[in-house]
Amino acid sequence: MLSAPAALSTDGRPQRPIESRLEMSRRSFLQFCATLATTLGLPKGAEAAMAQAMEAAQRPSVIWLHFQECTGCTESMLRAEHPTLEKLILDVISLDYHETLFAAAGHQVEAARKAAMERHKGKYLLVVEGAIPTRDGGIYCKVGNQTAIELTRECAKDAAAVIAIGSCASWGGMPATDPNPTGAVGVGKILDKPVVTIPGCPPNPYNFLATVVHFLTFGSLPPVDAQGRPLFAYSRLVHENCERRAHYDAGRFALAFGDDGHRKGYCLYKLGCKGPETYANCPTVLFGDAGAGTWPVGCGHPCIGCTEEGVGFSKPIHMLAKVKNVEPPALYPAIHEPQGQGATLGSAAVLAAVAGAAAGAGAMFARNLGKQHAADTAAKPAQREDA
Ligand code: FSX
Ligand code: SF4
Ligand code: F3S
Repeated sequence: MLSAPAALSTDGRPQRPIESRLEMSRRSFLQFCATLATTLGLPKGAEAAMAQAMEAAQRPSVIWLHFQECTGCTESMLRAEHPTLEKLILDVISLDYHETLFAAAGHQVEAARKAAMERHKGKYLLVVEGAIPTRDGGIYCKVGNQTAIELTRECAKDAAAVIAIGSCASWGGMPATDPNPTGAVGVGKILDKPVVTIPGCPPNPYNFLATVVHFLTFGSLPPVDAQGRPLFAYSRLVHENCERRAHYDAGRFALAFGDDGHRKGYCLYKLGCKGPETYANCPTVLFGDAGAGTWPVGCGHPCIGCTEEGVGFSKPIHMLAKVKNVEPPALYPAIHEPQGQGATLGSAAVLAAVAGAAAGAGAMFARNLGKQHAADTAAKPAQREDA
């Protein structure tokens, strides 16, 4: 059993044990840590290090800027239907500046930002949500009379790391759609330091949380691809883990919304699904903690490629995707395997089971959280009546 050393919050006061702060059982907390460790692809035992880091470490100070966007990133982090996730996020980080969530406004809140940056110089995380307009000196988005360019550069200067959350902040996303009237770009374009990007419109909150917990546990951000996306979340095509993949391989397609194939759950490729050219873990991590099938394709809508620059908000839905990988998923055993070489059917089955467990852990956790939330909700009216 892990022991929780007395930890201090960023304001120097002792913190309550993490289970009571999160109002979840210790079992659920450890299950959550195991899920994050699996999501990150870390070896066995990493969940204990993560649990300890989350309990003992000071929550990193986070400065969260908002520019050209719809606030969907913040909404997806804090969606009201699932208080557990909201609590987890707010317990793992210390949100010292957030334009949407702060009750205060004006000079007061700008002073709070500057004070937090000074107090945590070199240690705070800068999270940027939304694209940055660069045309006409960046005048199309100003906060506290500073342009988005000025604010981002000022806050990034002494940040330990910069995270661009959502597709808008990652490469411009929706605001940068042709003809891009404001010259919107991603954060990396205006900074000369590395930026970790968590694209998606909105992005999956687990990918953000896993990135922050990695930083908290190991003091560094996770390995990324050429676009700055963490490999643990963006190294596989949506198409590789899609539940409709068997229909694709067998040539069974929906040809129109509502047709027989669509109602039977056939592949959405011919309706413009961009899963075959989009890197993201949506089919395995799911959204909304509401149970199975809660991701675009699971709900019957083609993937629009929202995590992929040059696909999402660029390629029209009626265009067919470029199929980047026509092979069956990498972990399928070959049909003909010479004896004594390669994987045996037994070892391939074990490998597939391990990979399946890794991919499925996030989904299982989401489902369990969903159940727990349903139970909590059912219990609430009774509690209110008692009160
Ligand atoms: Fe909205 Fe975020 Fe899309 Fe952009 O998400 S959900 S437009 S990625 O910056 O608020
Ligand atoms: Fe799934 Fe789309 Fe690939 Fe079909 S094309 S298998 S719906 S990701
Ligand atoms: Fe976006 Fe496609 Fe996932 S539209 S949310 S990348 S399934």
